[in-house]
Amino acid sequence: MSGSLEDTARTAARKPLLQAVRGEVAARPPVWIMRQAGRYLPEYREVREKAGDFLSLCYSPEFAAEVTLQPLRRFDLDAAILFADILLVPDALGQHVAFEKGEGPVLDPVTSADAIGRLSVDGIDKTLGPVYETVERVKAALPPEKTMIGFCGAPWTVATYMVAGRGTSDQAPARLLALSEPETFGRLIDMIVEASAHYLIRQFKAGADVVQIFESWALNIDEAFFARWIVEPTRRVIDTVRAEIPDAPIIGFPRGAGPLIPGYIKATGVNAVGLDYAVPLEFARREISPLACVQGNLDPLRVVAGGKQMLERTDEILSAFEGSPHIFNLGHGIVPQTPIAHVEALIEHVKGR
Ligand code: 1CP
Repeated sequence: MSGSLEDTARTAARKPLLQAVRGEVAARPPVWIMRQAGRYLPEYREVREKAGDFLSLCYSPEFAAEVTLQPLRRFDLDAAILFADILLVPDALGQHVAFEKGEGPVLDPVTSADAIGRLSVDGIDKTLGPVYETVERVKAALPPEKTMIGFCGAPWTVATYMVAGRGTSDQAPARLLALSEPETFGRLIDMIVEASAHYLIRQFKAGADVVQIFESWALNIDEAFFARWIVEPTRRVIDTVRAEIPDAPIIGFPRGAGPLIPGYIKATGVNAVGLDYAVPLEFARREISPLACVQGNLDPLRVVAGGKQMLERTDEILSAFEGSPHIFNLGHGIVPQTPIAHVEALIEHVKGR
């Protein structure tokens, strides 16, 4: 037993990003980029073409491992993030999910107790098995100093897509169901909690060093709603994962939560928190940084525009968190029109400062 603990400690010692999640301060913060594998890379577009549709890419361990590793060949990144999607969980639960060209995800909306009753957590591994194999392949190919990040969508965010059947700007369909039929909606959330916890445990067992829980829609809601449908389900996912994998390192990304972030950290037990680009640095330094490692938070459009404004804002972010645990990242996913040269300049700047 003690041997394996020492092994874990040795592995951790060689991975700067994992160390930061665990609360250590590095001279230069480790870096990764949300959506770092994706359409801004020509080599991604090539594999995507070969794989056919988006879901086939996600469920092909060979292709998914390849695109996971692509950004690390180009840039000096400290982590690989599993190539998959938060909507694989609804697919595994039995909801029909498709990604239509230029349209984003389309799902058969789940809005009634009957429709929820037709979904099932049993057997999700039949669908998700290839994803665990992707994690294994990436882990085997990664140099020891690189961190392997697994992920899932947070229950509320996944539910917003399951109920609406698509992406929405205000999440109104899920918000209305939660407010008018909380018991029915709660059954859906319970199912996503159970599936997501299991999914994360399997990713850790396959080799993930850290996982991130994407709460992309922690906005448009009041604080009581936030406590019930964001904090509680996330806490249950994390408690279930840690019952199996004590001290599992977890990053939460409650996009848009602003002043509710300190409470979110305390109540869920995340080790690190991703900040969206609207979170003011002074607030983050004072109220968030003492509670958890912060991962912040450059506006992705600053990388599209590039040049002086990108580097100046990057310096402001680096200075704000100097002396405390920090992972440098964007405040949301990198966008397809981002010039690769700007990404290179950004990472060189963070690394070489
Ligand atoms: O055709 C394509 O290539 C589709 C584009 C794409 C990609 C590259 C989608 C469709 N998903 C992904 C991969 C993906 N998605 C990853 C792994 C790649 C990486 O990070 O390098 C991850 C972590 C996600 C997570 C994800 N999917 C989130 C949370 C993060 C966020 O951006 O807020 C969400 C909300 C989704 C749903 C989704 N998948 C794809 C799209 C276009 C969307 C958004 C739908 C919408 O609300 O409009």
